[in-house]
Amino acid sequence: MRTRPPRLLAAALLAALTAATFPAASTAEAAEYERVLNGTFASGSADPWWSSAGVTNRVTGGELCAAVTGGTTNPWDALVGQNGVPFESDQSYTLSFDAHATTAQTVAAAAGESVSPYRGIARQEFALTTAKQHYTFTFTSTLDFPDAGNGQVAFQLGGQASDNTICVDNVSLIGGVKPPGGVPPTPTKKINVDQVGYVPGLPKHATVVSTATTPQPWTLKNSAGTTVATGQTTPKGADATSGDSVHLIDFSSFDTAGTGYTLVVGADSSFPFDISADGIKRLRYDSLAFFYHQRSGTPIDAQYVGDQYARPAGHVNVAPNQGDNNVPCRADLACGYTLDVRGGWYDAGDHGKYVVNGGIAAWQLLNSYERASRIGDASVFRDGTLAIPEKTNGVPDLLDEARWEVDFLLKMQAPDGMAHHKIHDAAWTALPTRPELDDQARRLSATSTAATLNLAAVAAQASRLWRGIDAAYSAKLLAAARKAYTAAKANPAKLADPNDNVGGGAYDDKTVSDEFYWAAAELYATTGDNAYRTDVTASPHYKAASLTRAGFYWGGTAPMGDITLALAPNGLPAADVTAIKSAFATVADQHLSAMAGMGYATPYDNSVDGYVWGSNSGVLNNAQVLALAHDFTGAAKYRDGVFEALHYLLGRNPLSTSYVAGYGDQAVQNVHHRFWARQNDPTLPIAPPGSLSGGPNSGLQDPVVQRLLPGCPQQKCWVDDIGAYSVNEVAVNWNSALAWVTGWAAEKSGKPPVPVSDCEVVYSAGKWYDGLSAQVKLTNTGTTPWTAWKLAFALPGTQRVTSGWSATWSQTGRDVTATNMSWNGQVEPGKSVHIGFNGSGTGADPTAFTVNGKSCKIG
Ligand code: 9MR
Ligand code: 9MR
Repeated sequence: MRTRPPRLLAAALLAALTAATFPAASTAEAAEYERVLNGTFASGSADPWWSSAGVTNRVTGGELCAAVTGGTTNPWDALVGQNGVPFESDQSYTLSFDAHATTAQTVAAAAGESVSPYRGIARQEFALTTAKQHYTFTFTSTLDFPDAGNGQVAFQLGGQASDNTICVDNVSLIGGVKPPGGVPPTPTKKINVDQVGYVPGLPKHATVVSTATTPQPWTLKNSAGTTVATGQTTPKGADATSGDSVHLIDFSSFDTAGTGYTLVVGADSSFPFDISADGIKRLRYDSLAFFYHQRSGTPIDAQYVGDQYARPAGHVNVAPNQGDNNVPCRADLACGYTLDVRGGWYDAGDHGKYVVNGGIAAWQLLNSYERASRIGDASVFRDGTLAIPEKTNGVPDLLDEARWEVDFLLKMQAPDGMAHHKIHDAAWTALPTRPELDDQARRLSATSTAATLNLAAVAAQASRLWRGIDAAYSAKLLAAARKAYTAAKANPAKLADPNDNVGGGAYDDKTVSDEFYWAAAELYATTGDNAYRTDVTASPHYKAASLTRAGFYWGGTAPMGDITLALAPNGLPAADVTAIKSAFATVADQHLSAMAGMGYATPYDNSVDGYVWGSNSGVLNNAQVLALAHDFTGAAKYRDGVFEALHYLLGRNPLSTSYVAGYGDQAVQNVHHRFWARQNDPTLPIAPPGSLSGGPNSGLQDPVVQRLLPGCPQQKCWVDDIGAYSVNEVAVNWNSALAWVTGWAAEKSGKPPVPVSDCEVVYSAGKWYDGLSAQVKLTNTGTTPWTAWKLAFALPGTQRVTSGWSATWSQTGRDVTATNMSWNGQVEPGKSVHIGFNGSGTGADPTAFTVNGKSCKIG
């Protein structure tokens, strides 16, 4: 924390004295630090004012009116208060407010401690009348809670026989000398780097905080402290988004792999970092592990996550849980049925499950798989790649994890085909609350058009991917998708209630034409039906018309339809598909040119709304746009833009912070989560490695950041505090973006060193709707002849070998072997054999081959 300048101390003491003598003139010299939040109730919300049992807070006519139930004994038996109010010992404070009561009553205003032993600072009684009056009360603090800690102000409204209503407004507490926030409490470095690593062969940039106007010398040191490279910074000047004056370092030309490098400028050095692809390759899987942790309705088993993250199943009707086996609709809906909505992922730090957000998260994981299987390498997601219970079921683990959510989405479909918008607690629970200890009633909100189209889109996409894996499931998904789409067309404007935000988030969305486009695109890509094609091509969103630097998110889904139409083969005119692909390059170019002007380059457009809630997911979704631009064009600049985005998230930012838990020397820990809540309970864990914090939010939408960070530069509006839910929550749709981008980046980070191999395989298959004919060329690339050989590989889909030639073929499950015939067992170095087979079924080509137990290069 910054130490207080002496001049301010003098001014504050003077102000305290003046306040005592001439109350009306006290405003002239004092540092007028307002210590309560939302004292005017201007937004219509009472937050963060709370009330005790028997008191109901309501904001009406711009004031807070508390309906107090009579029959209490003591004044403090009925309370309205605010916590986290900073008090400094020996400092003067003036509490003032307007108040009136339906029936005249004496109430008290009190300052003190919000937790045991509940020490008091000051208390004063006021006789309220039916007429609004202004009251003030000045006191000196005897306690010290300099930051948003355990200080509290409360109105004591009890001790009355009868019910009464007491209204307050313009509540203000002025005092103290310590500036509220101003300097973010996150310790920062002058030299900001990706604390995880820079991939060999790719550009390497860092940012230096400096007001110098001339280039400064930098050195790169290895882990032994030896200088391995030197250069000059490029001055860039003031950067408004970060509030820093910056220089840039480009050390791309140094490319020796290693760990523990640091950059040094003058007396300052960076956090250590690697030149290596290992970090990004681990993060590809840790970002996916997040989803198993978030599973509802199943025990989280120590054998997959370790002891500290293991927990019993949440929300399976084991007391004190009340759900989710038979969840009714909210009382005001009277839907007349209950649903079994066990399973799915918890959305975030809360225990809600929301179709629109769970849907886009599942879609993004599935899209990562679909993209890899068409233009990348889907074998990295094969069975056994994740630590999950399904890791030996023969199905790629990424699909297993996504299915946990897709199955839940199907359960949210009402009998009429519409999908319920969400299911969550009737009231917000405290932090921490372990999932299995949540005692709130669970309720279904109304069905909505947005949720229904989300279900249609994801179920159609999933149907396509499971076609060769589980045909019955694929058919069930497609039926649900068609039914949902039909229901949405019959109810095209059933919007979610924006005020339905008690116990769960609203996730309301006023525009659903984008969801219509996305759902039609998925259904068309899966079925080829003309009716869906017509809806796609007639949509105002067609051909990436809505793809901009704003990207996509849970409320803006049209670009997800574009991505599918660009990736999955379909019957649209080739020119239209080309137009979609080039829109990705156009928007990617806009990102790159904006990034060239930034101190901390990141694909994020803050020109309209600043940095918003979940900004880190915006960075990543835009990185996905850059990645696809690279896929569609091959241009290296787009790939480099993706890595720049990752560098920003992993520490090259003005808070010198890695927003991914477990990655980097200064990484987020205290995310807003009801189980990963060590900040509130030392027996609970911190966020597991690979969890992404929401990131800077210049809207400052929670009390912790409102107190700590007023006036923050946009990229610094963040703090690693469990209470700061508008900047530091985790969420499934944010981690799905991290998984997509790190999966892509890992793929672009070079192959792992190829084990010594003396074989190369070229596999090519002609396919038709239910069969294939495959040619395989085996080459001895070693230096010694083969006298016998056995080729082994796995067929990913439903393919079965029906007959083969030039080898003895056999198949067990997906595993196929081909053994030499007597006449072709001898293969000299540099020579090849040609073999092949005919088969039934469908699926992707095999991606890994061994000969005589050694893996082969793929030719
Ligand atoms: O914990 C809640 C978090 O998951 C939500 O994202 C956030 C906004 O909807 O709300 C949090 O809950 C807070 C509520 O909004 C206001 N009262 C305090 C709650 C817990 O911090
Ligand atoms: O991600 C959501 C963000 O776009 C909204 O601005 C914010 C407030 O409505 O809500 C976010 O979603 C939260 C949801 O409402 C409740 N679960 C936690 C989500 C992440 O904070």
